[in-house]
Amino acid sequence: MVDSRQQTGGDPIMPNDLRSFWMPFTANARFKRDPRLIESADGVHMQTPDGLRLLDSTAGLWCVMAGHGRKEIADAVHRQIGRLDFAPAFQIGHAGPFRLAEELAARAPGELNHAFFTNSGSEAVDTAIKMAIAWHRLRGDGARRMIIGRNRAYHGVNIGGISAAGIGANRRQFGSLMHGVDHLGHTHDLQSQAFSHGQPAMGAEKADDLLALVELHGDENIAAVIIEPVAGATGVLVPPEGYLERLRDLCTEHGILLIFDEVVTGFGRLGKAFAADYFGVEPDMITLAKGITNGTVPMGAVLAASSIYETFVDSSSDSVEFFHGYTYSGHPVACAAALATLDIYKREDLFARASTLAPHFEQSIHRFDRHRGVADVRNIGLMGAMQFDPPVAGRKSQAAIVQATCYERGLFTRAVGDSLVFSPPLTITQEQIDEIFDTVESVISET
Ligand code: PXG
Repeated sequence: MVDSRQQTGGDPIMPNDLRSFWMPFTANARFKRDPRLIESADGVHMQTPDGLRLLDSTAGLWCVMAGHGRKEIADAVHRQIGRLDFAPAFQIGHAGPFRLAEELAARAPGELNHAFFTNSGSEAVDTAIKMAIAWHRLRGDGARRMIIGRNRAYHGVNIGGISAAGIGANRRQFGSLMHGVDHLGHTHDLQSQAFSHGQPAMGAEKADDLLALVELHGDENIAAVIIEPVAGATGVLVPPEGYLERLRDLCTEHGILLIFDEVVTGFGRLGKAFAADYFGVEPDMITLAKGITNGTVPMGAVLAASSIYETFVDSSSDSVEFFHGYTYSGHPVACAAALATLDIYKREDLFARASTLAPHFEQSIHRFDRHRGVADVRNIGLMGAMQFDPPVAGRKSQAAIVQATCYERGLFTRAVGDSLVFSPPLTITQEQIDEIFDTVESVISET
């Protein structure tokens, strides 16, 4: 059991008893037999209670783009709680979300000029799905209710998100939840794409899966397609060249809204504010979370095109136009954290920094191309994955074994199925990128 310790301020910072916290997405019993705890974090490092310093190659869970422990954000949060800790956003306003929405709109591509705030990526996804369905209905197209997702997509864990996503394990326990969903095939293909640097050359035709679904369901019944421009949580699946462009064209042709879930790709992961900028493809909505506050305060958002917002607002001059919102939509403290975060991104030019570092990151991760036991290496911007050969039946995945040994050697990585995933803070240095892959190399050569 972990020792109880005292911070200088007297707050207990380490627990005595691990039983009461029901941990999310965790094998609770196993974890509690052999717990791993983080005590503090600073820059690109995290520290355990027994003093192990870990290089964080995951930016938390894709969150801390500007690195851990940013004083500017802490100060902004502190000031905000002192001035206005909470105020409702239903039928009354405060400055935070107006200012933040304006800042986001200024950074967002094209017509994505309006922000609806949530508290997480999952809520942003379910909000976007509701927005899409309600938008069609307001335009007299009420049959358009179907949502098309994609296999191997992660869209959070709320009912819309798990239904539109393509991860069986996240759905099976609950049976069928949201009806009227179908899925495109995912774009990853080991045969034609293995070891691609950046976008694979082959595979744009996979966008035509949408045509088959239009044929099957009728476009008059389809509200929206939701995809991650680059799938993150299922192992960094990079879209083939031309795929997103083709999907955009097909959606436009068939009157279907296109939603980009940019919860992991937003805020500089690819070296631009959004993946939509990077790929030059403009969706009708973007969902955001994580990097919006550098992971400090829970917050998510949906950016919606003006044509969507205006349809809602023009639908009534007097009553509520969209029957949706959370107590904490546009929470003043989250807004203060987000504004301070955006300020850091701008001041330190972190998106450009990511772009500058990306070639070195690409070169470094691809040193494992065709290593024995490595089936694929994928990368784009500052995200990448190494996929190992599948394990012999009944054995642990190689990714999990490598991850565990890396941890002991001071490197925090993330194993997803057969893949090790890397998404460092954008503040990482070239030398620290080398350190990540040197550690991985030494571990692989021994296992
Ligand atoms: N959409 C995408 C694309 C995500 O990656 C969510 C929605 C949900 O966000 P919230 O804030 O509700 O968790 C996510 C979350 C991983 C990992 O292992 C990824 C996420 C969450 C937990 C683990 O890569 N992404």
